[in-house]
Amino acid sequence: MSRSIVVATAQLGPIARDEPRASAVARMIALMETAHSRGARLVVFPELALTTFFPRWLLEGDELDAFYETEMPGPDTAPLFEAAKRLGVGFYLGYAELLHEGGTTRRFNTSIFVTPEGEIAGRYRKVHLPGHYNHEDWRRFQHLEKRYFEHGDLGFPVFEAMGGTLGMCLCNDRRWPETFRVLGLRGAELIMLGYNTPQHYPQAPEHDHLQDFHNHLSMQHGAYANGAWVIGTAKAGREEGCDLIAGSCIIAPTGEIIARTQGVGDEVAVAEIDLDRCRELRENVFNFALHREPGDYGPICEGAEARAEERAEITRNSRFTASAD
Ligand code: CDV
Repeated sequence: MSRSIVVATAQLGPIARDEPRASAVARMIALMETAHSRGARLVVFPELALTTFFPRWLLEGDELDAFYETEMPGPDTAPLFEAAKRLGVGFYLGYAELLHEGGTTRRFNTSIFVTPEGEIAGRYRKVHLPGHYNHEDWRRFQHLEKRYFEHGDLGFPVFEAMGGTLGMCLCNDRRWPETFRVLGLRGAELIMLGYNTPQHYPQAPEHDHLQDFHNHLSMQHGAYANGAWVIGTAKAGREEGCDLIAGSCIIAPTGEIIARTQGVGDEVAVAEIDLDRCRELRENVFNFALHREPGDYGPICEGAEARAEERAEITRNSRFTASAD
C-alpha cells in the first residue's frame, strides 16, 4: 500500500496584538481550505499560531494570561477542529498552554497534532526555550520565552498517525541536532515544526542577514541526517514592528526543499511526500544500527542532572512558569 500523502505548510502573516483568536482561526481555516483544494490531507501551522508573539513584551497578570489556552479545543479553537473533520485534514498547531495541576499553574509552549477525525493524537512541549527571564532595556524587543514557559516535560515523543510515525518540535528546537536525532532514533518519518524567528538577532546583529540561511540549514540537516521528511512553518512578516522571517517549506529526507512559500503573508505550499522514501537514507548512509557509534557520544548527555536541578531552581523562583494557584 502506498504511503504517499499530500501535505501543506500553512504560513501565517503577522497577527496584531489586538487581533482576536477568532480572526486568527478564520485565517487558518481559509488556509486549510486552500490546502485541501490542492489535495492536502495534513497541514502544519506555526508556533504560537493563535496570537501575536507575546514574549516580545514584559506582561503580567490577566494581560499575560490572556495569551494562553486553558482548554483545547476551546470555544475559539473548536471551529478549527470542526473544519479538519469536515475536510478530512489532520493538522499541527502551536499554542501557549496553561494548566492547573496539583495546586500549581503550569505554562508550556506547546504543539499538538489533530487527526482528520478531530482527535488529538500527539502533544509536544518545547524543550529548547530561547531568550531571557527578565526585561532587558538594551533590546529593541524582548524575548521572554524563558520567563513565560516551563521546560517541556514530555521529551521528544513520536506517535502513529496518517499511516506513519510522526514527531514534532518548536522553533528553536530545530537548531539543535539532538532534537532531530532523538526523533529519528524513535523512528519519526515526518517531523513537523512551527517557528517565530525575528530577522534581527540582538546578541549578534552581524548574523541578521543569515537568519533565512540558518533556518533552512538546520531543518535540511535534520531531515537528511535522520532520513525524515520535515515541514517547517513560519509566522512571518512585520508583526508589531518586529520583522519575522518566512521561508516555510517541505523538505525531503535527502535534505532537498521540494516546496516553499514565496512571500511573508498567509500562504500555503503543498507537496506529495512518500514516507517510504525515508528508507533511502535509513537503510544506507544513515543506517543507525550499522554505522552509529553511540559509545563515542558520551559528552552529549553529560551534565543532564545538574542542568535539571538548575532549571528546577529557576522555575521555583519564577512566578510565571510554575506558580501556586
Ligand atoms: N521562537 C523561537 O524559538 N525563536 C528563536 C529566536 C529567538 C532565535 C529561534 O530559534 O528562531
